Parts: sequence; C-alpha cells; structure tokens
Amino acid sequence: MLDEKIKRVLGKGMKILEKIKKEYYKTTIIVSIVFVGGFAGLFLMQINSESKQPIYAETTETADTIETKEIEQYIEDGVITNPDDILALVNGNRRLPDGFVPQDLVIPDVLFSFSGEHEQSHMRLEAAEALEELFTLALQDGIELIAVSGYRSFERQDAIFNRNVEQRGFEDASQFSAQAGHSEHQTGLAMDVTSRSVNLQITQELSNTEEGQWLAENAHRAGFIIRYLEGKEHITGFSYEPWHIRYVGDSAEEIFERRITLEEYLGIME
Ligand code: DAL
Ligand code: ZN
Repeated sequence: MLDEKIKRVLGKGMKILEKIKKEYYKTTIIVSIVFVGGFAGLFLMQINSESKQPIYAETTETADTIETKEIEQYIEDGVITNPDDILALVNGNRRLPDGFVPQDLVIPDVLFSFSGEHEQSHMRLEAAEALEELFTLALQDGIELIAVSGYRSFERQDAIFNRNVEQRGFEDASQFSAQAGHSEHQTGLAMDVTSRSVNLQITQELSNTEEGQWLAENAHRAGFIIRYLEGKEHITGFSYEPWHIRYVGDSAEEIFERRITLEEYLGIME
C-alpha cells in the first residue's frame, strides 16, 4: 500500500520533471531563434546601409543624387561600338575594336619633350586643336606645358604594357598601365603632359608643381579633363595620373565643376 503511494508520487515527480525538461528545450529553441533572427536582421541592416553609402569619393554628390548623361555607350562582349565618339568610354572593362585606328590623326603645334615626329606626337584633329588652345592659355598665364605621349597604336600599347609587366609584375603594372585595346591613348584623344620643373618626367610630383596645379584647374577651359583622379581609383581602375589629360569637348566644364570621372558623368560604372 505504502509502496503504491511512493510509486505514484515518484511517477508524478518524473512527469513533472519531463514537463520541465520539455519546457526548457522549447524555451531554449525559442530564445535561440530570437537571437539568430535578431543578429541576421542587424547584419542585413548593416549591409543595406553600407550599400547606400555614396561611393564617389571627393565629390559632394552621392550615389542617389548623381546625375548621369544619357549618351549611347554600346558595348558588345566588352568591345565598345562608338570608338570615334568624342565621349567614347575606354577603360579596363571596355576596349576598342581590334584594328581601330582614328582616321583624323594630326600633330598638334605644341612643345614636345622629344624631337622629330613620332606616332606619339599625334592626336585626333579636334583634340589636337584643343591642345594647342590649352598650351596657349597656359602660356598666357606664364605656364609652360610640354607634351610627352599622345596617340598609341595597339602594337605600341601592347609593347608598353608588356614592358611594364616585366619590370613591375602584372598586378602592379595593371594599376598604372592599360592592356592593349584598353588605353585611351589609342583613341587619339589623350595626351600625357609634363613640365621642366619635374625634368620632363611622367610623375605624380607634377601635381605639386605650378604647372600641374594650373593643368588641374584649367584643362577644362580647352575641353580636357584630368582623367584619372586621386581618390577615384576604384572607379577609373587606374592610379592617380595628374599628367594624363583626355579631350571630351564641351562636357569638360561640367565634369570639372562636379569633380567627377568620365565613368560617373556617363553613368557607366561596371
Ligand atoms: N596610363 C594609362 C592608364 C594608359 O596606359 O593608358
Ligand atoms: Zn596617359
């Protein structure tokens, strides 16, 4: 009789313990779900807020406010279909068609760092005339600019890039040198510019000289932009080049005023 009672009490006790155990597991599972869910939510909010950060350094414009031009910039398998366009966008992701050679190459009447006429003396007619205007504007302000390297053929760009890879390795060379087909020099719209103050060298030191500063502040007056800006390397794909100017015509003024890259101006960031 007493045994039966003890058994019943023990049985009841076991049942209560089972119930407590079940409740404990249930509570643990619920608490875990709440925690994991909470952390996942916080994580997603963080990613979301990061993606909304403006990615345009050194400009007052943000990804939300930046205005882009609706200019046709067709591309097929990475090859641009408007290579003759004054606003043609050529960069690491967008290359010129094989065999592209601008048809109106001429030699601008400006001071060069070398003597004689060479392939690199050339620019497209419109850009060459604008370069003459730029160098004249500079002289009016007592600034002497010197042209170093304009048009490059596919073969020459290939040789330059390969030499840079041999000297610096692929990764390093790709920061400052374009692969053949991907260089603006092949469009005939770009010119590298230097000064005596940096011994006619192509160097970032140019940005600390009177000439380099004049160029940065005035290139747009003749339709040129400093193509590879400091702080915009993640957009242009190349390191800062205070010497590389690119002719873009009337768009230069706006690009300069907004302190943006050609990629941002055209709204082509991929
Ligand atoms: N230095 C520039 C990026 C070029 O090679 O065209
Ligand atoms: Zn250049």
